[in-house]
Amino acid sequence: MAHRWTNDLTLADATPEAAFMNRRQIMAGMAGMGLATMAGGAQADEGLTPNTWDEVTSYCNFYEFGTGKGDPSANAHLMTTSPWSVEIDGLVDKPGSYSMKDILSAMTLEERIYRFRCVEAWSMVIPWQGFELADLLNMAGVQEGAKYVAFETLLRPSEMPGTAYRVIDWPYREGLRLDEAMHPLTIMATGIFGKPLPNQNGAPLRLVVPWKYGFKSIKSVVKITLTDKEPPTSWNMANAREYGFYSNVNPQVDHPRWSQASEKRIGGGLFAKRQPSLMFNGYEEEVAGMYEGMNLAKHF
Ligand SMILES: Nc1nc2c(c(=O)[nH]1)N[C@H]1C(S)=C(S)[C@@H](COP(=O)(O)O)O[C@H]1N2
Ligand SMILES: [Mo]
Repeated sequence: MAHRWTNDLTLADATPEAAFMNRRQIMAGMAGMGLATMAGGAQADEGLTPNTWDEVTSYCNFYEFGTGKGDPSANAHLMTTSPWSVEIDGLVDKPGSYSMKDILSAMTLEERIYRFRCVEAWSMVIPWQGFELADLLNMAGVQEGAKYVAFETLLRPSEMPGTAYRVIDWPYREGLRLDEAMHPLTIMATGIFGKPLPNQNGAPLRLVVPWKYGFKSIKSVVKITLTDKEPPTSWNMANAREYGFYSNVNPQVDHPRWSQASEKRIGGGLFAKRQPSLMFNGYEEEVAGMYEGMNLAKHF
C-alpha cells in the first residue's frame, strides 16, 4: 500500500473510505486464511479490527484543548493547521524550517493499522496513514553524536484554551532514543481512515510509536531536535514516579495507581471484558531487541 505523495493528489483520493472498507474486508478474509498482512508484526487478527471513526475522533487526549475526553473534538477546530512548518534542528546536517508541503512531497505515505494503548489502560486499533520518521530524519541528515530525538507541540494559547491551565509545563514535549525514532514501526501520521488527520488527533502531523503508551505519540508537532542528551519530556517532568522516559507498554510493570495487566478496548460496550495487555503492546518481536539487557522495571 506504499503510495507516493504528490501535491495534486489528496490522501482522501488515495484511499477513499469505500476502498478502505474493502481493504478491511480483504484483511478479514486473509485473517481467515491465517495470513499476516502487515509488515512489522501487525497481524490481521480479531484484535486488529479497527475502531470506528467516531470512537477515534471523539474519545481523545489533547490537553491543549482541555482534559476531558470530548474537549479536543469540541475545541480543536480553533487551531490553524495551514500553513504549517516543522523546525528541525540540533545535530542535523540541514537544520531549518521545513514546510508541510516540502515534507509531504518528499515522503512516501503508507497505511499502518496499529494497536494504540493509553497509559490510562484503555486501547483502540487505529488505521493511520503516514511515513516513517526515519525518512524525515534522514532528509535532515542525522549527525554522528546524535543519540536522542526531542519533539514539541505547537503552543498557541489564543487557539488552545486548555493551555490557560498549567496541567503540564507547555509546550507538550516528548522524546525518543535515536534507535527508537529510526525504527521502521515509528511513523509520523498525517491521516486516519484514509482522510487527513482531524485536528483533535494531532493535525497536520503527529508521532505514532505503537509499542509505547499513547502519551509518547505527541500531536501537532512543530519542532524536532536531534540531541546527545535524554531530553526532558512533559509527563516525566510532571510526575517522574508515574511516567518514565521509555514508557514501553509493559503489563508486568504497573502504574503506581493502577494495574497495567489489562485494558479496556474502547467501543467494546459497557459489559465488555477487559483484555490482557501485551508486552510492548504486541510488537515485542520487532522491538524487544532494542532493550536487551535493560531492567525494564527500572527504565520504565
Ligand atoms: N500535544 C499533545 N499530544 C498528545 C497528548 C496531549 O495532551 N497533547 N495526549 C497524549 C495521550 S495521553 C494520548 S493517549 C494520545 C491520544 O491520541 P488520540 O486522541 O489521537 O487517540 O495523544 C498523546 N499526544
Ligand atoms: Mo494517554
